[in-house]
Amino acid sequence: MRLSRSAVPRALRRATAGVATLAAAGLIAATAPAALAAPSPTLAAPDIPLANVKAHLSQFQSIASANGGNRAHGRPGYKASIDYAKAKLDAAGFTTTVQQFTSSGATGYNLVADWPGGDPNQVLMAGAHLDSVSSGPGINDNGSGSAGVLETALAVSRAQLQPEKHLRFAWWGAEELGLVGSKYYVNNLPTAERSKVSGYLNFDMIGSPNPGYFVYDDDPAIEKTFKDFYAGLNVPTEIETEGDGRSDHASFKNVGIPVGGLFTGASRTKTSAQAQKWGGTAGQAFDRCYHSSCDTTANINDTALDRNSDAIAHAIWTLGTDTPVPPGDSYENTADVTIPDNGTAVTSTINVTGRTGNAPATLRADVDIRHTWRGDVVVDLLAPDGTAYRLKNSSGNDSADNVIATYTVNASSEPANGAWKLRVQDVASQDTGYINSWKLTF
Ligand code: DTR
Ligand code: CA
Ligand code: ZN
Ligand code: ZN
Repeated sequence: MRLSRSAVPRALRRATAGVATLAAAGLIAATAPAALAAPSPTLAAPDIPLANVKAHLSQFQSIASANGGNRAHGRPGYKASIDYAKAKLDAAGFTTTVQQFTSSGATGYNLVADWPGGDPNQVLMAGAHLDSVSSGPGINDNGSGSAGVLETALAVSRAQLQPEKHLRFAWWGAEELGLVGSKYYVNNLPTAERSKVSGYLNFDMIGSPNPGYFVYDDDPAIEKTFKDFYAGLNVPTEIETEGDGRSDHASFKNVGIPVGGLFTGASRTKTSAQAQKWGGTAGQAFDRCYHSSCDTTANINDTALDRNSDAIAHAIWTLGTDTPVPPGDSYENTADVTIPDNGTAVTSTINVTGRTGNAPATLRADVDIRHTWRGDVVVDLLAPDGTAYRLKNSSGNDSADNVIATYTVNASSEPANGAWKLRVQDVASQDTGYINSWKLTF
């Protein structure tokens, strides 16, 4: 039985924390039905070549330069941007549609590209607005998101990916006039079609020159997908708060579709704490050229653009191909185990029984450790024979909270059955935490 944290006085919890190994109570071990086929492992996303993404930005820049300096709704530079992206997608085997609408007396265009195949009743969407403001070429806002989504779509084609879900990519018009294109799309999507959209991922400004790494927190599963990606890079993220509702994901969220996305910041100023963890310049806007004529190809941080483009691909490959793990293959322990501050390691145990053979090469460990400075925390997976697999090293300056991440371990040399342990140690003073839960999936 799991005691709620409030039911056990902190002093008592701390008293038990002194024991070198706390074999946690509250064990929940599912017996694995032998008949279940092992789930197909999630395919790893390819690296998205930064050079390819920047080549799209150069094209958008050239288009703006040849058309009055912008790619705004109703201007020739916008339609030229649509034509550029459409040509790339048609050549890559996508089924493309250009949806027209009228706004402020001018014709607007949405570009929608469907990747053939996948379950038509489970549609995963990713999108970005392609229009700029009239005062400039809009390379970060939002050539960056448009190029990242475009290159990810082209990577799907290069890989000839055949995901469980049907993939749909979109580039919206007239976002700068008030999410006009995405609202038009959603409003004209029949209710039955809307209900098939399992999620919409939005990318608006993902290469800001003084970048932050912000993750939308609208849907927990989508948020976790992006946070796991960045945890794998050891890059701390923050929840996106500058824009709630200020980009195209709002059009989808407003009709109940799960949404998520990434953002590197606009006119808000980077704090010193943010500069400490992300680099860049404190006291300066994330994008000093937001909505300005200087939002050119020089207004991009390559590292941010690269990481976020890779994150888009990670999300598409993960959410598009993720096979929900049959319950029989998961084993979980949800008992809290206090981690002594700068002290001895503690463990939480999962006893696996009823399986045959060895563990897989892609043994998945989902870890949920609550801590006020995750850089203090070292995490290992211990196989039944005591072999240690390092999941996470300490990283002093990583001041973000919590270690909520998914790790994949090649445990193919380990017999599946036995007592698997999660070993956690806090190796620096101050800041405390506890193991909240962890799960093994075979
Ligand atoms: N609305 C976007 C810029 C923007 C401002 N805050 C956020 C938050 C999340 C995404 C985008 C934005 C624009 O000007 O196009
Ligand atoms: Ca990359
Ligand atoms: Zn804008
Ligand atoms: Zn934008």
